[in-house]
Amino acid sequence: MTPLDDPALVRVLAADGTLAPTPEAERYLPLIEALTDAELETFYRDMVSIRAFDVQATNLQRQGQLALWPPSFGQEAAQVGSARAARAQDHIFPSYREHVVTRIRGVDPLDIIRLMRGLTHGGWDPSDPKNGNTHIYTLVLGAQTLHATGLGMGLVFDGKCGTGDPERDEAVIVYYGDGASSQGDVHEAMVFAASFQTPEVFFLQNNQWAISVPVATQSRTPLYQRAAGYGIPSVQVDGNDVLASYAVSKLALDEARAGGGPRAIEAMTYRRGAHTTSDDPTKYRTSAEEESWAGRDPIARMRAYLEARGASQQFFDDADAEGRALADDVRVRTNELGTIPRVHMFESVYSEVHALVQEEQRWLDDYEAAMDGGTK
Ligand SMILES: Cc1ncc(C[n+]2csc(CCOP(=O)(O)OP(=O)(O)O)c2C)c(N)n1
Ligand SMILES: [Mg+2]
Repeated sequence: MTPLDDPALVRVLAADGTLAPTPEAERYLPLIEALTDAELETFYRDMVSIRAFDVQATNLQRQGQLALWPPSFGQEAAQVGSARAARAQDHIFPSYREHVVTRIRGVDPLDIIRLMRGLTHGGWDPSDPKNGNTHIYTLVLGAQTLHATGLGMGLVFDGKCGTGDPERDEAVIVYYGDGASSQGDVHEAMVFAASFQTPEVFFLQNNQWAISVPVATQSRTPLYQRAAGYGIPSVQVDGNDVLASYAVSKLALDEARAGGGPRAIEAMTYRRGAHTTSDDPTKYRTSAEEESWAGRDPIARMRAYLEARGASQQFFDDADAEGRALADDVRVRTNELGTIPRVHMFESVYSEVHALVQEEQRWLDDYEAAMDGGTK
């Protein structure tokens, strides 16, 4: 079975952008029909802008401006659909490539850049209202699922969900990957979420790879089916279909917020870029596979759908210009960032003097002295 032929899959738009709901998608159609033209266009603009940003950030890493970049190329629909389904009062726990999720919530993309440049350990302050309850990136695989369940338990204890007031009830959405799904943390988080009936959506982006390990190695069953073992209702969605991703996330979040307990979503997508800029995917996957997923690109799909609905060329040109403006702004501001005061690199690691940290500091001293004496 290929990843996209599970009969349970929810898909609304076929790869060519035509409206072709799968049987499992029927129940979600009212949610999609309720979307306005402006909302549909926003989904598209979100995806185009973040792709331009993502390409820019990848280039900045290649130019030596960033230590590392984890591209979101190809996963835009899963991320935009789910993020646009959340309400302002909801809490967001990203992994490390949910760039558009954080942007939709109000986080300045430059905060991600600062993180990947090594200027900050966290990136942004989740308690600052402008960041839309968005918690920081977590590179320790799966750890954020425990954080999300903990916050969800707090919402239950504080009576902040299931009161029947959708304007005030709160929910949590946590993002993780197919590789992270093998971590014990995720399973513990699901056990506690089910036990305490947290208002929580587990959003798994199955991008088919955990660095060089294919998803087939992670699980003998489709990943969404695991949730049943914990008593968590789950659904599998075509993650390259922004409408389907939006609809399943909206229903799951609404049900969780209203007191229905946790929900799990497996969004089938594809990491079209490298795992990070430190990775070379040509070493472990075929170009035929990459090409087959290029044919299911989320932006091309939504563009074809909007074109068929009559969106103008001007709209698409404006969306592209908006993406270019974001990328330009990020490039300019990145080039102005400068470097971190050295003291932060070593003094915030342990509360007490640590031999290894001292050794690393001496190494850097020697390196910089050599640079001064050599190239400068
Ligand atoms: C606990 C832990 N183990 C190992 C790693 C190293 N590591 C970083 S990303 C990654 C693969 C993650 O794959 P997946 O969860 O599918 O997410 P994706 O990168 O595909 O978005 C691994 C093994 C880590 N960061 N944390
Ligand atoms: Mg993965």
